Amino acid sequence: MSKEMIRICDEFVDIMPPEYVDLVERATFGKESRGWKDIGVAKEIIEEHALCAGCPESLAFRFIMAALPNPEDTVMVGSTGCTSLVFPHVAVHNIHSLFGNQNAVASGLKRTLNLRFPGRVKDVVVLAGDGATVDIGLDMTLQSWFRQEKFTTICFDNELYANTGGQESGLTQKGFVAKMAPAGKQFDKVRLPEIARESGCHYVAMLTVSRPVLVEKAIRNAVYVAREIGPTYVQLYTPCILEIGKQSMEGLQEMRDAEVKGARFEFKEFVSDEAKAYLARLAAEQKAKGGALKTPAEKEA
Ligand SMILES: Cc1ncc(C[n+]2csc(CCOP(=O)(O)OP(=O)(O)O)c2C)c(N)n1
Ligand code: SF4
Ligand SMILES: [Mg+2]
Repeated sequence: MSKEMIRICDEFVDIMPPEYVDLVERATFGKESRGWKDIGVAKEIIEEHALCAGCPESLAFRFIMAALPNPEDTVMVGSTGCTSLVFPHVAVHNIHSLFGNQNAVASGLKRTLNLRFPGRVKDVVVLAGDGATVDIGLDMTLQSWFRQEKFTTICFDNELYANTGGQESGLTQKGFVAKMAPAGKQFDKVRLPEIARESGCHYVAMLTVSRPVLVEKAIRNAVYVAREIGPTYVQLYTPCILEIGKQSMEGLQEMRDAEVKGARFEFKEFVSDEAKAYLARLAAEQKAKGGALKTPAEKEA
């Protein structure tokens, strides 16, 4: 949605529903300074969702929506799973693809958008669960990286198939017993960030969604680098509180515990030389305009 498309004609302002007026007056689309701090006041960032109360996927969704640098010209590609429950509430163009096909659909979409809108920036962002990204869709995920398709892949890693009641995925941690995987995981969590890096991704980050500033920076970097350089990958730990038996308010602590030094979601970031040069150029341009654009690692330092 663009703010240019939702102007209210002066004669109708007093009879328009307050929600609509609010959307026009407070929407952050089109503003360069938009970010996670707008959550709670900006209408177009999701207001409601159909996930379990307190599900960290909902938090992740909000941060991503707030972080998109160009939401009015972004198309998101989703896949079946708990992740897909939020898309109906999102005011960004989105496509629901067959489970596992998301990176193939995004590849065609990105190429078509380039042909249809030459000279205009159109961002494509895949958002899918670990089952869709690493198990059933792994072929499509990897092939899109090998082909150097210019879009971002975001994986909501809750370490199992949540939407179908708790089956094991490649990202389940060793030894974990899920409701529908009673034998327990027999081998280690697949190291998808490392695979992404070795498969040609130019920006890779793995983190939890406990720190919005970090999530925002990782998503922005991933989208910017995908626009100009090549494929990017962000893996976010969004624990399924239902499956691990936590209360709705306990997801945040679960993420904090999982990101401490040496734990499996300790912050990781890889930036290729080309991407580093590009981000440095962007940061210099931003600085000249008055605002700094830093990589998450720089921001944390
Ligand atoms: C082609 C196809 N295969 C299998 C399914 C069944 N299915 C629906 S959701 C799901 C698991 C989703 O797991 P994940 O991608 O990790 O997302 P989560 O629900 O954990 O967020 C499966 C196997 C399906 N809908 N379509
Ligand atoms: S089942 Fe798990 S992942 Fe799905 S909405 Fe509920 S808490 Fe979130
Ligand atoms: Mg999952």
